[in-house]
Amino acid sequence: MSVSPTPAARPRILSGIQPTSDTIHLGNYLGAVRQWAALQDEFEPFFFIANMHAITVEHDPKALRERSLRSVAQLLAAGVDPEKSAIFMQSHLPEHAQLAWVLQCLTGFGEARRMTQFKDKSAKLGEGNVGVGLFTYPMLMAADILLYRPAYVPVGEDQRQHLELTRDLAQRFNHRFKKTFRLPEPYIPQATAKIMDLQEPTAKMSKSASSPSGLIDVLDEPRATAKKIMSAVTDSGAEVVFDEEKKPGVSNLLTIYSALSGRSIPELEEQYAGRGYGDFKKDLAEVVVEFVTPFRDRTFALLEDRDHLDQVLARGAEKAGAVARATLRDVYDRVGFVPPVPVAQ
Ligand code: ATP
Ligand code: LTN
Repeated sequence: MSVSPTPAARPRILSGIQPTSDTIHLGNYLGAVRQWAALQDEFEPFFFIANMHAITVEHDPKALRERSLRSVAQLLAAGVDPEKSAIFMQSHLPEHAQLAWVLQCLTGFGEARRMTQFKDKSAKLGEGNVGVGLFTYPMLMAADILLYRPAYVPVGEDQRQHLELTRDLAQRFNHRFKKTFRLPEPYIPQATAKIMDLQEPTAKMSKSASSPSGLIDVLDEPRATAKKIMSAVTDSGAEVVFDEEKKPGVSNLLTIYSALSGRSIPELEEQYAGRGYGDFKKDLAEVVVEFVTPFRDRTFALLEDRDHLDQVLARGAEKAGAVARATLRDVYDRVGFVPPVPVAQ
């Protein structure tokens, strides 16, 4: 007799997104958020808004609050279902900062210095202009993950190094104290692991891109989005062929086209054989507009109902909190912290 697995028997997954922009971009959507929705049935999912990570660089409090809610609305619009997934706000659970402290005490200074995200950002802003929070960012991320003992962490390629540090810290803790953490595996879908900038197709599409014309913001006016596709950088050739080395612009557009239409890259190459870039871009612009238009409408409708968003977060924090508290209790015990007791009556 076959028995369908109970929710608890499904392997757990966890991921987070920073509320550092008014809108997610196509890289965030295809590289991360869309996978989250797709994995919900097969796994036991925990997804959160990394608002504590968002203050590691200078920020505006009002914008952070607004963007945090927008992030929740966008997850829901992307199909992340609060009935299946715990959706929560990082700052609602103090256990994240509490475990981060313990992990910081286990991290070597040189080890933290080698993180490329820290190196890149501090090189860009100047070491005197970055806070210690940016330096300890990866240990907070490790805490986010290890608290939930997930089997997999679905992220884009840029997060691989942080995942490696997370595994190292888990192993170190397990070895030094007692086996407490599960070693999580990154879950990086190869086809959409790195969506590139439309104007600079050798750099990843990013909020901090040098020019906004290379970035498809999902909540932008659909017409503006279509225009960006039409003016995407290609090359001096005329063939719609996937070749990341020689034709990075066209290859990126093919990746986006294939991901949004569900059609394979060879199929698209065949369809556009001998037709040039103009037709190809026009059709892709249509495919992208067909995706962003209802996505925007759903997001803006969800943002009208603040109570619903608050309730989603409250339920998410309840589900996540039970797991996080149990892990932190084990950690505190294993590092030798004396447990608190209530005042005797
Ligand atoms: P950005 O580089 O745009 O500032 P980010 O990596 O700093 O984004 P988040 O917004 O938290 O921060 O990213 C959410 C998720 O989107 C992460 O899993 C990240 O790996 C993924 N992601 C970001 N950019 C891309 C991209 N160009 N292609 C694929 N995945 C991406
Ligand atoms: N650093 C990630 C956001 C993030 C995250 C996490 C992702 C914070 N904590 C835990 C996965 C698991 C980013 O910038 N994309």
